[in-house]
Amino acid sequence: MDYQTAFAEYETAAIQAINDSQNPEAIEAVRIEFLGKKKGRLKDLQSVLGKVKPEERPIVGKQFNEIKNKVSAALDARVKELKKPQKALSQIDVTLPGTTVEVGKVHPLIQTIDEFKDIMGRFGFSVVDGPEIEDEHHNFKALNIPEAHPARDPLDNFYLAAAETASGGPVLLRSQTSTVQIRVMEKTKPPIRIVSIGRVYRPDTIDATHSCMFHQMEGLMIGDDVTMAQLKTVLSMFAKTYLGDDVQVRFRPSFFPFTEPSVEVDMLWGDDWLEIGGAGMVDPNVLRTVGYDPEEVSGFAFGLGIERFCMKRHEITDIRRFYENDIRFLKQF
Ligand code: FA5
Repeated sequence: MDYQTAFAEYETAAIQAINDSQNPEAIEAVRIEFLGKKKGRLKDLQSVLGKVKPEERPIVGKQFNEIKNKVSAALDARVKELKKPQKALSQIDVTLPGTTVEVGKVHPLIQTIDEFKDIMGRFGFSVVDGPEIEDEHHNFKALNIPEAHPARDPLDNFYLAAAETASGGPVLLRSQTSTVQIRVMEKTKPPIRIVSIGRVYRPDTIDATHSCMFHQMEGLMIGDDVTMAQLKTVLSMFAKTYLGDDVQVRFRPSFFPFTEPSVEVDMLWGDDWLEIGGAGMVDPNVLRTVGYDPEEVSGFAFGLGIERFCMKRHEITDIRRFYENDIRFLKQF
């Protein structure tokens, strides 16, 4: 047999025997057989080596060493592997009942938010985000709420006592998502069609339909010739898409400093109307503040309460249920 065939046969047989060994005794037997110094397969190989021509010896000797090292490394690795504690299949009682795995659910408010984004996306509105911690400029001034306006009253807002903006003004938790209208208009040229969804904070007295933290969806559409009729169409279509064709929505004249004219949007709930949002045509003062020309562009904006829509869809009668983390309640959606 030539030395190359002998080397190959040795290597194949050794690796096979190493992989087949299932316990320390077996692997020790393999070590003696393939790497033993006194007798065994390594010795046989050495005798093959003795028969090669003297000029070939350095190359063949190198190959011999490489194969020996390779087999030795594979053997060491297998010894290590066999030492690892292994749980035998027989130790697992397959007749025991399995552990019940409870699959979590997406919170109903998050489900609502996802659906709102989806519906408004189909209407051509893209989604933007804005900060929950705001400065006075975005929460009030740019929304046409001057310094002496009662909406700025510390008792009506959550100011962060120790924090200030870089320019020194106070910082507060935003009281409405309308702040994002300003942030978007400051950075973007018309046309604009966006919605922004997030948390807002007000020290309102908590009851079945009010919380001090809740979610709003702000909408803003700015263009050459945006009308109040379009605003009413978008809001009616939105309410019908989310709540079904039989939902009854009404628009009631109202006042917001940042829209003119302004409306409040209600939906029929039982025998009563429940307010679901505020809306209107963006006030020319607001357009000017962000650098737009009110003679050239117009727009509408709206802010809807997410919780109240979700309550209507699922007939939830108390807003507080959303925040209690009662798994029995949350599991139902
Ligand atoms: C506003 O917040 C205006 N920013 C809406 C707006 C946007 C007007 C753009 C014009 C243009 P309002 O305070 O009415 O409006 O709140 C809007 C909606 O948020 C309400 O209709 C209601 O659905 C919800 N909401 C208000 N206060 C609470 C509260 N304490 N708990 C739960 N939901 C509330």
